[in-house]
Amino acid sequence: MGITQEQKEFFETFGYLVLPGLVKEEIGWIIDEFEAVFRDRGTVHDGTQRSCIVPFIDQRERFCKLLDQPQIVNLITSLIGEDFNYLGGDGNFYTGDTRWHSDGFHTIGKYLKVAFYLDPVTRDSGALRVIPGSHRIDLRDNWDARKARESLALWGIEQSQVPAIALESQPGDVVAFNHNLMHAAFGGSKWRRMFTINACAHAETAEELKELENFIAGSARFWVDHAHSEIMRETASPQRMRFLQQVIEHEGHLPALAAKARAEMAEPARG
Ligand SMILES: O=C(O)CCC(=O)C(=O)O
Repeated sequence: MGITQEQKEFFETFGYLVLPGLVKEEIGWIIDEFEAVFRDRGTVHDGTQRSCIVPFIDQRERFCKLLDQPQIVNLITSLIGEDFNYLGGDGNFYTGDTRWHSDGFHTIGKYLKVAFYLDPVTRDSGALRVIPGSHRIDLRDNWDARKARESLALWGIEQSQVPAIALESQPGDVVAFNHNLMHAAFGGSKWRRMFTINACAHAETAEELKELENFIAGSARFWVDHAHSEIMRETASPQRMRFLQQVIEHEGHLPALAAKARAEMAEPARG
């Protein structure tokens, strides 16, 4: 079962969608897998700054199966179409506030983030806040709401006072949003657990392929030679492979960029 036509329209109009309890039945093993990835990596989060692992669900065979879960696949296909591209994602212990930003400025293609918050989060304890409609850069690319990080200078208010909707959530809920949407989080703990799945619509035109290649190039800052892990690819059923194939065919430029990043950066990026 996918989402309703009304939910799709809501997503198109406002740029986000909350799916309460979408993975409620699975949340026990999802949290176990989340913890296991950090443990396997030896990454100990000390609360002083964000800890981030990319790609994330790729790190363990069971976690990869999230990409086979009908409720996840149906959500993504309903929002951006069949044969979407899985683009990886990050697993995080967030620390404190996240300032206003969008994850992209895509005028070509459809880019989606599916986020799983593994601790209860409310408006003032780290729930994702979004500015509804701010993803519509096709309509208004100069709307000042997209400058919300400059709220003090522009409107004389702190970033935490910027008018926004807080997507309060419980473990088992899922939040999906357009990469172009302005978002932030305030008042969260120093151990806020959250991971994401990034996806984009299957590229059909030369311009869409170029945009996809640009997105893949952005993974270099995480020091990865491939957008997906070997585990993700080697354990993929034909159905999952459909979501990996186009990325595999268009990531040939990544190893050289990752090598450059390794030479220039002290550690992989934290976001
Ligand atoms: O939860 C947060 O602190 C921010 C999440 C975010 O910015 C993102 O996933 O792009």
